Amino acid sequence: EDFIDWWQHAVFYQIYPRSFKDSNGDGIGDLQGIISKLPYLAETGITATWLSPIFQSPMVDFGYDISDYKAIQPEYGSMADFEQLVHAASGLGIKIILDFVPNHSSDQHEWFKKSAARDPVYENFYVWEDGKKDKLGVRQPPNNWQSVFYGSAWEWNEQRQQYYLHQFTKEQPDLNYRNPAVVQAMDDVVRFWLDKGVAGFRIDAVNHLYESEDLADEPLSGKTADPLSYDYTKHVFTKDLPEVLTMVQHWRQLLDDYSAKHPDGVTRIMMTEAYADLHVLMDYYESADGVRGSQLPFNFHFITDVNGDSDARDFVYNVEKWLIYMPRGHAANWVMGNHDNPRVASRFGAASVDAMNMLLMTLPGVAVTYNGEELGMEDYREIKWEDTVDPPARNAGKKDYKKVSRDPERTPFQWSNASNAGFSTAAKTWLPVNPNYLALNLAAQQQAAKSHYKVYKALIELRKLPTLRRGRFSIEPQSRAVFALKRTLKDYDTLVTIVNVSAEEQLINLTDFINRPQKLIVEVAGVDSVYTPGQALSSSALTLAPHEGLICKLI
Ligand code: TEU
Ligand code: CA
Repeated sequence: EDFIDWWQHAVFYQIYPRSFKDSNGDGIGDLQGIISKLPYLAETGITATWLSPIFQSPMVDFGYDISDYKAIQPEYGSMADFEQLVHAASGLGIKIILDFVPNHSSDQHEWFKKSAARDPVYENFYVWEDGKKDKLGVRQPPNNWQSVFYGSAWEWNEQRQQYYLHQFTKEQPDLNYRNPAVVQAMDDVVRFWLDKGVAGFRIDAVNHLYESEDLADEPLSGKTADPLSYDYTKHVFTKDLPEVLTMVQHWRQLLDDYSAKHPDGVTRIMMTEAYADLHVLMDYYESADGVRGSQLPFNFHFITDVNGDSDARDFVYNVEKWLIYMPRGHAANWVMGNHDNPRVASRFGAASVDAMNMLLMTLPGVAVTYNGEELGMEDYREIKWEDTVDPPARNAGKKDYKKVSRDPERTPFQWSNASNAGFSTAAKTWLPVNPNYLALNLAAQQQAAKSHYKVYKALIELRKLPTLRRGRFSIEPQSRAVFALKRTLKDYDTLVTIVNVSAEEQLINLTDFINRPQKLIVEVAGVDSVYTPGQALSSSALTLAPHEGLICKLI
């Protein structure tokens, strides 16, 4: 019997709304655009999607700076549009997860304006501190804390005559979670959207929620000589404080209580975004004393710990370490990309797109796909300084912006070879469309006999097999170049995924790994593969092309 809850084996598809589909020709993606593409998601086999922020925002950080947590950004649509989205998605069996951004609001939020004015209700909603005077009597920030996006994490506020903390841009003041009124206000936001019918939240930058109260200087890292760079210091007083775990557990309780009371019986879930040590993430799943937190603490190891230079052992090690440390009774998750990091084609090389999707989709647990990865969309690295809008890139300046810009992975979705890749009818889109859209687009991949999209769709279909839903799992390097993973389930076919991460052709013998000499029947092959589904191969002498991935069943 299959005891898997809706989220435990889902593919979560991340939509970056600004770049997904523009319905009204202003060059900016919107909710009606998403609604118009729901049939595409359903046809692809997607059952859950998480949306980057759609709330009212001055858009300094493209929605991660929220000025009203309970309102829809007008350029994205109205509350009625949102309700229509949830309804239409639900009709197609798709759950909607929203981005919850608790660490900071916009400086245009009423709360911040009132806090700056020392309105007694909001006075302690943010992290305010007096400055220090240096030897010359010049005002200086309270300590050396750095913003993730460059420069001091402290900004002087004239009105209040104090500094406020901002771990991201200065337009994103950090909320003060040591104030119970803030916790309450945010619980209220969570309930508001739950009442609108969302299935849960992706919680943004959660490990930044608390900072130590004694304001000690961060120790220097020795990594860079630039004192304004985030890498200049370690972040022991501003990240991963033990209080974070308590808040994660608090939100889990809120979601569990809500789910328990709701007649539909659907589990509301959270997925937490933290680039943190393995131990920290495992505690989010469940603390040592057995308190449950995040169902899906994002596993970013395929983004942060492997790349195009990694060998087979690096992949195996990264997969194993998550599964070894994960407490029993939880679902693993694997994030292959997001709007903050270069795309798969740019991290691993365009030739690896199918192999990485095969890996993602045959591992046990939840797969997370960033929109466009089903086509193998590529970063657009040639965005000019004049067209650059990402705040850390603007902060880095004209000489260095390309090193940190997140714009390349956020360009509009490439639907077709129509103008603006079918994303928008506007004369100018908010970010330029990657000119490779003429060849690389969904319509072309739907028409082609073989394409990344067709491979991706086949993988989602394959995931319905009981073996992939709940089969046992093992993974081993076959050499430095090739690793293989195996899924087995009593009374069902065994499935094997084999990946050549090297740039050379490899000949391998899989008989040890699968226990006896057996025939392999190809289930899914990549776009450039010489193999075709249904073809029988010998397990003792298997040739893999450079960067080839292959999924076979054993008979
Ligand atoms: O990203 C969080 C983020 O940038 C940090 O976790 C950072 O990577 C890390 O601390 C560096 O060590 C989220 C969003 O995904 C991103 O788009 C936003 O810009 C950011 O939060 C601010 O809301
Ligand atoms: Ca629009």
